[in-house]
Amino acid sequence: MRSFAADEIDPDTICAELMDGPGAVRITGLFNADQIAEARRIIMAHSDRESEKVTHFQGAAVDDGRANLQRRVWNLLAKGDVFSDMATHPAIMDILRKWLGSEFIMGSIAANRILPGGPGQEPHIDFPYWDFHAPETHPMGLNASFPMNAQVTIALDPFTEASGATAYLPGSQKDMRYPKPADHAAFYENCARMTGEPGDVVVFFGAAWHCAMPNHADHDRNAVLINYIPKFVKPLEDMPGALPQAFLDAASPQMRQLLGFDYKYPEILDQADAVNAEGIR
Ligand SMILES: O=C(O)CCC(=O)C(=O)O
Repeated sequence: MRSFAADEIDPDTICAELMDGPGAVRITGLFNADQIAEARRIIMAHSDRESEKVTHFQGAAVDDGRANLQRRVWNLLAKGDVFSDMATHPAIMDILRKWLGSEFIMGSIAANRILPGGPGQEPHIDFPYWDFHAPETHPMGLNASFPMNAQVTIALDPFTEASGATAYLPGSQKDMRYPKPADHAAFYENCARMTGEPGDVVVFFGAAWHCAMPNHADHDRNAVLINYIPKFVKPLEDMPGALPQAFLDAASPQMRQLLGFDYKYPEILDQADAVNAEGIR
C-alpha cells in the first residue's frame, strides 16, 4: 500500500491506486494528537457503557462467546465535534470529490473497538455491496467499473499485525464479489495489513475483501470507520434522523452535503416547481 504525507496528496494518483492498484492508500499527518486522544476518549466511554452493541461480520465470534470483545459505536457525529472535523477534512473531501463525484454523501460514521482477545471479523465487502453474497438482490452485471463506496479508517491506537490491523486482499476490488467461505484460506494467506500509527488514515475501495483481525495485543484497537457513497445511494445510517435538530441547524455546507441535504430526491414531483425542477428543464 502506498503512503502519502498530507502535503503529497494527489487525488488522481490516489484514485488510480483505489481503482487499478491494491485498492487502498495510507495518508499520514491529517489529524493531530489532541484530536486522536479526544476521539478515542469518547469512543472508549461510549463502548464501555454500551458493550451490548456488537459489530457485524462477527465470523467465528458469535459461536465462541467473544463477540463482546468487539464493539461498535454508531452515530459518532452526535457524540463529539471531533468526528465532524474528521468526516469533513478538506484533504479527504478532495480525494472523494474525484472518486465519488463532487456531490458525494456519507453513509455511516462509526467506531470499531476491538478489545484484547477480540476475535476479528470474517472477510467481507462494505456497504452498499455488503449483502452481495445474495447477488440476485442486486442489478445484473454489477461490477467495479465505477465506485459506489469509499471507506476511510482512522486509526486511534497502534494498528499492528498483533493488535488486529485490518487485513485486505490487494486487487480484490476488481472482482466485485463477496468472498465465499471457500475463499477464506486464500484470503488469509495472501492478505496485506492496514498497519499504522494513531492518526494515520487509510482510504480504500470497500469492494476490496477485508476484515478486522484478532487482537492479540495487550491494548484496545480503536478506529473510526467512515463510509462515503455517491449522492444517489441510500445511506446505511439515518444520520439526519438520529442527530439533534441543533446539530442539523448549525451544519456547515460540507456537513449538509454529507448528510444528503443537497440532494432532493425522492421528491413529490406532482407538487414540484416544474420550471426549477432539475432534470425536467
Ligand atoms: O475495524 C476494522 O478493521 C474493519 C471493520 C470493517 O471492515 C467493518 O466493520 O465493516
